[in-house]
Amino acid sequence: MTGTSPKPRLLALLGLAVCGCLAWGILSTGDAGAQIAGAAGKSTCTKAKAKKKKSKRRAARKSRIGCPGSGGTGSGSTGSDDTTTTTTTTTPPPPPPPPPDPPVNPDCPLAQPGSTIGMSVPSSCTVVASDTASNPDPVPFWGKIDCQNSTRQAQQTAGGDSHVTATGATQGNAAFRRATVFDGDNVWGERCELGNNWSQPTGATPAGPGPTMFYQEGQRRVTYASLRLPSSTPMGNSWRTVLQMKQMQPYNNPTPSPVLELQLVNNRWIFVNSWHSVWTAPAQQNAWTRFAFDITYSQNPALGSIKIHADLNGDGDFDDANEQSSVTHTPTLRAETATSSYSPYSVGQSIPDHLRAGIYQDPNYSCPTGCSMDLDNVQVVRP
Ligand SMILES: [Ca+2]
Ligand SMILES: [Ca+2]
Ligand SMILES: [Ca+2]
Repeated sequence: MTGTSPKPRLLALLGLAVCGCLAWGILSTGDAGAQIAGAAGKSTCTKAKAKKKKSKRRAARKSRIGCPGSGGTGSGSTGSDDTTTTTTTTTPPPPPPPPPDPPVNPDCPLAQPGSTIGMSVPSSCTVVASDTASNPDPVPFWGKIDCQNSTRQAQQTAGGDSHVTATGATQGNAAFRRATVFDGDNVWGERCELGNNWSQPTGATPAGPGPTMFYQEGQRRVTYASLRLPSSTPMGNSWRTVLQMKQMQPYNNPTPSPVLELQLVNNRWIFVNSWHSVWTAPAQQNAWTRFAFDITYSQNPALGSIKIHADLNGDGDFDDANEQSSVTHTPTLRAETATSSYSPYSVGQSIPDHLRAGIYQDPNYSCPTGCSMDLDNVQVVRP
């Protein structure tokens, strides 16, 4: 059932640090594009639509799916926004100033550069947001269901992840969320993801800012999340994106790749930064894997950093072989590249990332009865 693409793609993916262009062809995550559109006025929409068509052709050529991305993002994630955004005709007002970063508690380890974290963090750290799937409705936490229809995602009330939350407390429920795609689904690609990729109060439905806009310039955040590929879904060797921290629309930067994404390919987890693989580890099917993504968000590679923790053997710690990556210094936010009526950013300003998760994959995966990813126990922590 799986996908098509042959192994070479994975190899290329893994090696992609070597050649971005290679990665382009391979990782499909995304698409280029035009999301831009959404925001703007009518003429901009037209322009954006043209861009979308262009990017669709390009995508077809590469035999990936594309999400037209708005502005770029790759893995499409964004794409879905486009669908909603084109309905708007008003020009967005100047952006509100970003919310002030709350004062840092120096006792939280995250306040100290280079500090390490574990399966949970001390109470001196602050949990910004948490989703243990206790609410059947994902929208209050995630903001939007980017699936063919709302029934493609559902809360399951038994069989959820059993790891503790970021605070060390038990979740208090056995629920989790399942996101499913069927062949023929097209939400800017074969996608069912949770997350509202829109930062502005006008220009899209639902309005932004999406509640998962967690990541801004200069901030260190740890994102905990538990993921599972259910036994009903083939592992496969083509691209499949299961979580993203993606530059948030609207913006102009044309670089199509998602700045940060987690892929699940060929029995491997692969963390990918702008189509460059920064970490990989073996993945098990039908088992919950607990992740902690300890990331400093910055367009400046001297400040931006990525360290990944994964409880690969499910024993409740990040201390076993291959369960912690080294620290990679790299840009983890994109910078705006041009001004426009729809981008709230000035040239050079950092575009925030938003969290989204679910399943977004090569449509060549055969999923006549549905292919799914399970998601549970998500927390975002700050110092
Ligand atoms: Ca749960
Ligand atoms: Ca472990
Ligand atoms: Ca398919």
